[in-house]
Amino acid sequence: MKQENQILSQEVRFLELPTFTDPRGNLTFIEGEQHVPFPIRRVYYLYEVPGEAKRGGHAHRDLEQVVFALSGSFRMKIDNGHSKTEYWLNSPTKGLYINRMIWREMDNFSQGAVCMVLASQYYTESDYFREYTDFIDAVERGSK
Ligand code: T46
Repeated sequence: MKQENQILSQEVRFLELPTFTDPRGNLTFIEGEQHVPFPIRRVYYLYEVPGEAKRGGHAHRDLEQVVFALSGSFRMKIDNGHSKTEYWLNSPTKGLYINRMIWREMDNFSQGAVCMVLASQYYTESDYFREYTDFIDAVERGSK
């Protein structure tokens, strides 16, 4: 289990962004390939998410992403097919990097939460595993 957790921490980890704070407030910035480990091809955001909603529930064959709570908070449940963990996102300066072949589920969105995602690829439905059993089969075969 310890070894699995070490592998998972390579696949999913928090990235801290540079932030300038002065009496006018805070400024945080992100540069592709500098502060996130890929060129940014796509940005999308989730907002007005009902508190009882569950999002995600899939894995990606090739996509890498960094997920931020720009406002409010939510929970990200992570599963690499061998072990599971969870993270709370609640800071606009700390993004959760999620590598390819990681099952993710999001819930417990606070009122007014805004989730912004930086993605390494354009949207492609064929990149998704939407069935957990297909994901587990691929992990066990070492394929994607
Ligand atoms: C992820 C979590 C954090 C598009 O047309 N373009 C896009 O860039 C995206 C992200 C989605 N869509 C369409 C596909 C679906 O018909 O928007 C609809 C809702 O997408 P989905 O059900 O996949 O949304 P979430 O919130 O469950 O998952 C999304 C991302 O898809 C996923 O990559 O990791 O946010």
